[in-house]
Amino acid sequence: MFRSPYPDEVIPNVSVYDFLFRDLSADDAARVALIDGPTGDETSYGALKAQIDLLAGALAARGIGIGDVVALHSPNVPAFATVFHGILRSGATATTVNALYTVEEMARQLQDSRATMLFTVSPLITVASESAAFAGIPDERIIVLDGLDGYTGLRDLLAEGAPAPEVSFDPATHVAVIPYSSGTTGFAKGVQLSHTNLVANVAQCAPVLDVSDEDRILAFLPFFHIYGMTILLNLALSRHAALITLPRFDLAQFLQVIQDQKVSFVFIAPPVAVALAKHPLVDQFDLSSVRGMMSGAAPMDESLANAVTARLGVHMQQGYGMSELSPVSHVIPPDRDDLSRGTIGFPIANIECKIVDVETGAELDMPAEGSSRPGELWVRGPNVMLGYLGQEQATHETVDDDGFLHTGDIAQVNHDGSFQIVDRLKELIKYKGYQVAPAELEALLLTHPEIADAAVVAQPDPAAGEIPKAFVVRREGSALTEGDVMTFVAEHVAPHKKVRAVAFIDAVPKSSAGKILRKDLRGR
Ligand code: AYL
Repeated sequence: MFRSPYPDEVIPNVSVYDFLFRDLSADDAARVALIDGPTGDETSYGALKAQIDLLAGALAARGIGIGDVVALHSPNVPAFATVFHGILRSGATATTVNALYTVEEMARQLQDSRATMLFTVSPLITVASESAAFAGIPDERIIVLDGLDGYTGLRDLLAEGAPAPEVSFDPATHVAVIPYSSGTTGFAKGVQLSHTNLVANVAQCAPVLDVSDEDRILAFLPFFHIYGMTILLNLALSRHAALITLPRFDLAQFLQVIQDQKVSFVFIAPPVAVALAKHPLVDQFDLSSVRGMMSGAAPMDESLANAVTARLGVHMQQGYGMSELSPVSHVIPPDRDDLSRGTIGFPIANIECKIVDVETGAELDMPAEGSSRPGELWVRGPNVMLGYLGQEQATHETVDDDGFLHTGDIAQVNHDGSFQIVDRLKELIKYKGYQVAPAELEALLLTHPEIADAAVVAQPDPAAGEIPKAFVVRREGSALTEGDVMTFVAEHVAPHKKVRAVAFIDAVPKSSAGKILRKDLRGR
């Protein structure tokens, strides 16, 4: 077993709201918490806290609190922070929905999470209201953040002036959020994270993420995904930094905002590093305010990280984790410029982990030199999820009786104690850091009348990391083309899940138990 090289951090036994906002000093209340990137509008910490209290009051006045699930469906705008923390403050549970989801995808999440209220933005109202109808959420329970005729706006709720409720729950067992992840197999499942899980992961990062109230942090990674949720909405706010929100990634705007807002810290996923290393636009902006960068959510190529560092003069930290870990478990510390950027650094505070030989089940040790053999990475700590919502079997297959979460990632440990992800055991595909669950695309493909069988695997891609590739068995007599298959999938899923390569085969290779032999297909 490997332990974190850092001393244990004390994990406060409090709610997310109490951790972040309860004891806000007058000085901190005056600081800027959020800046709307496109307009420059600012919200102070004091104003944010007041809005969170008012929103919790308005929810309580509608009978929403402990036991209720509220969906939040919005790109990154400052009001996201108000609504996210307002839901948690009321005692309710937030489920965050990808802003690019189709009606089918969103309705599935609303139904599975049993959401009874929904916050959205006016440009997304069509998808939101159709999904809500499927899930039985009435129009009065749809709140539009920026306001829209016929709907209650966020401003209307805050204007009610309702006092924040007194709620009491056990932070260790009360579910704060339910983001969705497919984990090691199957469809997306609700990942139940407690208040303590979220508080812990912020506290655990203390020794390795050097973010302070002086920092100005670009927040374009979506808050609805666990990376943006924990690192931006929780960690950056806990340090009283300023978050500059951008609703989508556009390279020119991204660079312009870094220059204009004197951004000091940028959290990215690997595809953004590709642009930063190679795109000619980068030279046209003054990025000298940037002193820190972190990449996570998908493998970072060492030479790519080095190219970004050479161009911008800033070292890149790499973080590793998964939604089920709230999400961070390993990080390259800021003061270890000697470590290869191809590693994920060390286990963060309060983390124990193992590397387990997939064939024999034996635990692998740290070698005297070089790297260990590869094995599955298992992780234990206060950030391990409570379990999947309504999925006891999947929970037991993922978190063992000793509390270790089996990540489905293949790792090695190096002689200096750093870790490296070298492969993936699980079927998950990562397109630009976003999850694509092969099982979901396979089920969709099988609904096509001309498709007899299908399997989806990852194909390496220089820009996206991986793209979903479909191997399709056509029904006899079918003249289905590659384009037909791609168009069919694109009509039903969010853009990151689109099938971007197709091959027709005679039969999907399967084991005697009927499991798709993805490894056989990956090489083709
Ligand atoms: P999910 N290197 C290789 N693979 C990675 C890495 C990495 N640095 N980070 C995540 N993955 C893969 O739930 C891995 O397969 O969370 C893992 O099981 O969307 C899966 O992505 C989890 O996908 C940070 C910032 C962690 C972000 C995150 C993880 C958020 C992604 C630490 O500092």
